[in-house]
Amino acid sequence: MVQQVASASAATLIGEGKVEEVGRLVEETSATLVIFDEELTPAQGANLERELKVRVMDRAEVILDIFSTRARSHEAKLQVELAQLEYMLPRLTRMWTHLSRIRGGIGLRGPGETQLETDRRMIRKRIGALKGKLKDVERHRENLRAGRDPMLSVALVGYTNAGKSSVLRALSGEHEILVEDRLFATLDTLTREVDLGDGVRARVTDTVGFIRKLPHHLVASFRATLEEAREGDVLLHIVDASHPDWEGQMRVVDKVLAELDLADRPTIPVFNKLDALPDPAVFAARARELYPGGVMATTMRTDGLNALKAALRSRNRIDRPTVAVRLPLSAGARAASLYRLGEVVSREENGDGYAMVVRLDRWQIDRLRAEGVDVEDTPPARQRATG
Ligand SMILES: Nc1nc2c(ncn2[C@@H]2O[C@H](COP(=O)(O)OP(=O)(O)OP(=O)(O)O)[C@@H](O)[C@H]2O)c(=O)[nH]1
Ligand SMILES: [Mg+2]
Repeated sequence: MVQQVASASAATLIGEGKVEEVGRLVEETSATLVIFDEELTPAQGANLERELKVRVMDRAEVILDIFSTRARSHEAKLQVELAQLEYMLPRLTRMWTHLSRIRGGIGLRGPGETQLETDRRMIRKRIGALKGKLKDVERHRENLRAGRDPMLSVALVGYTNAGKSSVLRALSGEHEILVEDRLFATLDTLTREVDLGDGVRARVTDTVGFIRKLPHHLVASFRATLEEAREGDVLLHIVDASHPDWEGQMRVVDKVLAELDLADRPTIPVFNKLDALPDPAVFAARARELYPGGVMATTMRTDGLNALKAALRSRNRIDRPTVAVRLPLSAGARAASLYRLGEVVSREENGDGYAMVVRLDRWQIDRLRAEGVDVEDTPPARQRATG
């Protein structure tokens, strides 16, 4: 059932008449559960259950339930439990009523006040403990990140089921990466180093997908996981091009990215599942008009990600300026090492030493400068000529 309301009722979300209508439908169909595609306040949930006399779930609770069945790793389990407890705490009276119904015999009265207070205290304590554990996980992640070699880092973001894990699987060639036709198949962050061709490597991170009206408890408890996406130099926004509402899904993802302070991060829209479209060319023309930097992709063909790899390689080039390096003759080993670190564009030797033009990662340029090497930016015109 759908109702357009100018302003939601504080007591029941939908209007009084509509509640009665739902009540009649519940009776006619002997339904045992009513689900709202919105988040209900604790009071709204309690009122609706009293009036409808059946269990009422809201969108947040359904999503939390799905998350809890998907959680595999220790971290994901902690995050889901935290979100569930935070959700439960203000709704405890109602939850207790369900429990006593399931157990039977106790009737509809629910537990006494003292029991409720004890439970609230226990839940608050558990919430505190979970937050502490998640802080530890976060610190551990930070340490791991600090120890990694610097290289182009790419984070996959997008609506759930868009094909993020499939893209990582195709790029890395790892077939064990879990891909499933269901919502929130991935809850854990997974990072792989992949080969983009032409000797360019990148670190690619897959993580939990987004969804419309994502419960805020979940966003909050998945911060540590999403922190990993924050590390990306580039975000790949994976879009399911075969979904009728792909544009709406893109807006949802953009909104969540803004909430995570990632709106300004360089982002490449990747229109995936092109194979599933009746006319990929028509779609591509339309999508490129709206998103000039957009890349077309399919993970169903081995060459389906070539355009994406090329886009990432050229992104890597932008991030790797060419510089002029001058070295004394005594620094032959250093000169040789530049062939390993970057692309040597030219090299001249004269009486004083070596004059080289090299394309290098910014962090390598910084490191050379820190070590006292004479590194000069080359003028843009020359960069284009040599690039
Ligand atoms: N036709 C088609 N299906 C695809 C393509 N890429 C992925 N899929 C399917 O889309 C479904 C979801 O793929 P996943 O890679 O698990 O999607 P995800 O974005 O990681 O999803 P979550 O982890 O649940 O957020 C799976 O059934 C894939 O087989 C594609 O290029 N074409
Ligand atoms: Mg996934």
